[in-house]
This record gives sequence, structure tokens and C-alpha cells, in this order.
Amino acid sequence: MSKVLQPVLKMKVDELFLHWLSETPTQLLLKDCLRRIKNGERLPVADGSEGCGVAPLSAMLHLQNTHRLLDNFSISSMAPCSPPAHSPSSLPVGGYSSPRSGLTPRSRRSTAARGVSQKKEEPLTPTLSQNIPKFYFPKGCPKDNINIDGVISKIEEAFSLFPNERVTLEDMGKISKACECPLYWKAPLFYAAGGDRTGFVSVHKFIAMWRKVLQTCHDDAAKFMQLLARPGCTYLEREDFIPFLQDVVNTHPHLTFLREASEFHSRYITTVIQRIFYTVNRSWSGRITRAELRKSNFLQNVALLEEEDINQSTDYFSYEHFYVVYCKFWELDTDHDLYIDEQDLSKHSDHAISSRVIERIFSGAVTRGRKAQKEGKITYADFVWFLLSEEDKKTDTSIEYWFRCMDLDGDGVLSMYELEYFYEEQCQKMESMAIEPLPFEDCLCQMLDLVKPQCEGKITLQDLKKCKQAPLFYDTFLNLEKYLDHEQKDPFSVLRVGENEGQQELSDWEKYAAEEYAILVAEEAATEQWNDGYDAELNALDPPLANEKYAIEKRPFFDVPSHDTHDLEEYDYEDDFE
Ligand SMILES: [Ca+2]
Ligand SMILES: [Ca+2]
Repeated sequence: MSKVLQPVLKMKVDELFLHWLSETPTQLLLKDCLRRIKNGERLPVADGSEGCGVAPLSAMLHLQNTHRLLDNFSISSMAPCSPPAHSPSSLPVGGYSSPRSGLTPRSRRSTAARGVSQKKEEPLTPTLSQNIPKFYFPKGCPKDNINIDGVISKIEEAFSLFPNERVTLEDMGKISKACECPLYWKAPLFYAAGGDRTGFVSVHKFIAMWRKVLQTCHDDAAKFMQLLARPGCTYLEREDFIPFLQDVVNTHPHLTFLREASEFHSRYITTVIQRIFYTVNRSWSGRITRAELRKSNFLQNVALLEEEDINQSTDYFSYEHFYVVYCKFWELDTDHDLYIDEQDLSKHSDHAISSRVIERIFSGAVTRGRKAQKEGKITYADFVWFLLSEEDKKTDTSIEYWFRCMDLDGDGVLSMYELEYFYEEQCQKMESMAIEPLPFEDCLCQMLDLVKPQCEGKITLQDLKKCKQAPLFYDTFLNLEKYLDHEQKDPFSVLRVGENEGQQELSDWEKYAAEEYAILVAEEAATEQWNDGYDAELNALDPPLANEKYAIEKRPFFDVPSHDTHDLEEYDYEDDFE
């Protein structure tokens, strides 16, 4: 067939050449070349050769480009341009047609018409189509030197050490290591091989599962996703992390004290899951993609779990951070039903936060996309997002969080009207404290100076991320206490902080959590001491009364008033995720 089409191709080439010749830039170029030749000048040539060869050369280049263009249209009729595809999904499907459908229309039309469309499908030499290397690897770029059989035989060896070559979750760590995975991949590996149904995994089942993973997934993000995601899913939802995190709670050496307090497992797990989504799920979709996982530091943190103190994982796993978040919530949630309303939240940080922005939080500005909530209430999970955003306004998620709150009409721009609306409340508060507030116009000038929006008078999310002054900006409108703190500071101190950025400084969140944790621990110690003395006295008088008093005074974590125990048992993870 290609022979039959040969003359047609030549015609096309001639046609394109003529077209090229008739173009104004070509004619100018040729005229210029002619002038140079007449004047005896040298001609600039790309490949180092000289002389009047330039015109034919560029003509050739032009033709080559044409070939490439055509090539893009007919690529599917050629041998696959990528390495033998490991999965059909490795290239986007939409842009290409199957070889058959590529040929059919041509054979039908070939006798009828001889237009451009006919020749578009002219099969080009495979070498040309193979010039486009595969560049899209959703499951990681395959490595040539991986010896799957070698890896498998190591795993078989590990299994052979167990009776009947069956391994329970308890011993799964050894298999995880044989797979060259971080230790805490053990539960995901166990469940992915069906271990939850039988209580163990057999060597055959496991190897069948792992071989498939190795063949289709070529980096850690792809493998982890494959293990955790539900079948056929290309993203991770909050619930997908539960078995993995429950195993961390059950087996991590730094969480032994948490193991005994099983009613708090779900709180810790909820906190970690919210922190994972807060940091990793940059799209706010509630679905972590492979690309998001790959870009984040989450898997490095998982790998470090077996080496470091769990509190070193300040982005996700820190127990101390969990303790701070949970205690802060407990203080606000006075009836301990795990929901808080506007009034509860306004008590945070001694009413420092503007009631107008709290109203926005409850309007769904930053909780949309999650399940419908109780009327006028937010959950503990929502509070995790609030506290992280409130105490560290430098992170991207926090900047987005407050932007959503302040962008009343949701047009992606903070208008002067929106800024004034929030500033008004700050002014009222200051006046009630006998502080003379800066007039809005002056404040606005300061803020525009600070943020330097690209488009005059319109502050966008991008502007706020770029200016590195988001904390000062947001606190001016949303948190009076912090705003007044900023005001008292030497204005150059902000700049000096910026200068040291190269060094690993604690984040605002890490500083806050460390301070609060120290305070909570000190309070706890004081309470215990007080209780000990008080108990001794009361015990002598009236034991039941003493016990009652004790129950009220104790810290929330290890002592939950008994009437709550029932609620906690009923309370499943689902509620936390709303
Ligand atoms: Ca409540
Ligand atoms: Ca707006």
C-alpha cells in the first residue's frame, strides 16, 4: 500500500515546498541570501557548512517539521512509540486512535479524493515516530535494572521461616523488610494480600500480589497507592489510611501508653489523617492522587517512623502535637459530644478571633466537600484544620484556608469591601479596649504595600503566597491579639527572620505546639500533685465525694467521665471524618 501511495507523498512534498517558497518570510530570506551572495558575504548556516546551501537546508528542516506534524496524526498506525506498555493506562487514550480505525477511512476515501486529509494517514517510517520518547509515567518511571525474580526469591526465603509459609500481621515486618519496604508498610502489605479475611497471608497469595505491584508500579508513591487504595481507585480517601494507622498505633514503640487507652485511638488516627490531607492533598478534593503523594514528604515520614522518635514527625505523626490539638478541642467542647458551635469556637485563644470570620468557618467556606455536618456545628476533624491554619499562617493550606474565609463572594479576589468588612470588627474591638484604631484607609495602604498585588487594588491568593507576609496580613483582619503583637514588634524583625530562611527553623506551628505541650504537661503535673494531697484529705472524710471531685479535675486524656464511655464506643471513625 505504501508503494501505491509513494507518488502521492511526493506530490504533497512538492505542494508544501511551493507553499513554503511562496511565504513572505521565505522570500525575504531568499532575497537576503541572494543579496549576500552578490556582495560576496558569508551566509549563516546552522550545521557549519557554508554557501548558498542555506535555502535548501531550511527547506529540508521545514519538511521535516511537516513530517513530524503528520506523524502526530498517524502515530497510532505505527509500532507503539513507548516501551512495551506495562499498562494500557500509561498513555492518555483520548489523543490516539487504534491502528484499524486509522486505516479504515483512508482505504474508503483513497479513490475518491486526493486532498490533504488523504495523505495525513500516510504511514511514516517508524524511526520518525519513535523520536518521541515516552514521557508520561503515572505509576513511576520503570527502572531497567530491577530483577523481579531476585526480589521474589528473597521474599520466598523470608516466608519459608514461618510454619506452613503463612505469616500473621505480627510477623509482617519481616516480610516488609524482605520486600525492601519501610517497616510500617507491613499492614498495607498484609491487607493488600487479603490477610484480613484469613488472619494470615500465604506465600503464594502474597507473591502474586507483590509481583503485580512490582510489574505495574515503579516508585514508592505508586506502590503505596496500589496497596492502600480500593480496587480500581487511583486516589486515596481518608478511610483508606485507617488500617495502616491503626497498625502504627498498635505496634509503634513510642505509642505504648496510647494502646491501653483504646477509646483515643480514633482521635489520634483522625488527627493524623487530617494532617495528611492538610499537607498532602493540595487540591482540597478529599482525594490524594499519586502525584500529590509523590510531591509530598509523607512517605519519607512513614519511612522514618522506624528510626526516629515519633514526635520528630512534626507534619503528621507527632503524639505531642496530637495531644495539644485534642486538649485544645476538649477545652472548647464543654459537653464533649465532639461537636463545637460558633460560641464554643469563639472562646479559642481568649476570644482573639473575629466573630465575622468564625461565622464564615461555620458557613462552610472551608469545610465544604466533606459530609454534611450537624446544623451549626463543626467536628473535631474540622477543628484540626482550623487550629493548624490559625497557628501557622505561612503554609500554603493555611493561606488558602483564610483566603476562602475572607473571600465573601468567592470570586477569587479580596476586594476593598471584603477587607473593610473584617477590619470594621477589629476597630470596634480596639475601641472597646480604649485603643485608637488606624483608619481603614491607612490600614489599607499598609496592607497593599505589604502584599504588592499584581493587579492594583485586587488581592489574589497568588499575591498572598508570594509576598511571604500572609500572617501579618491575615492577623490584621482576623485575630486582634496577634495583630496587636505584630504592631508592637520592631518592623524590621520580620525582615530579619526572612534572611535566615536557609537554616532549618521551627515552623510557627512547631513553636506553638511545643509551647502549648509544655504548658499542658506542667498543668497536668500540678493537678496531679494537688489531687494527691486533696485525695488523702478527702478520703479520710468521705470516699465517694473524693472520687467525684477527682473525676472532674483530672486531665481529659486518660480519664473520660464514665457517662461518655458509652458514646465513645458507639463513636466510630466515620464521625471524625465528617
Ligand atoms: Ca459540643
Ligand atoms: Ca471576593
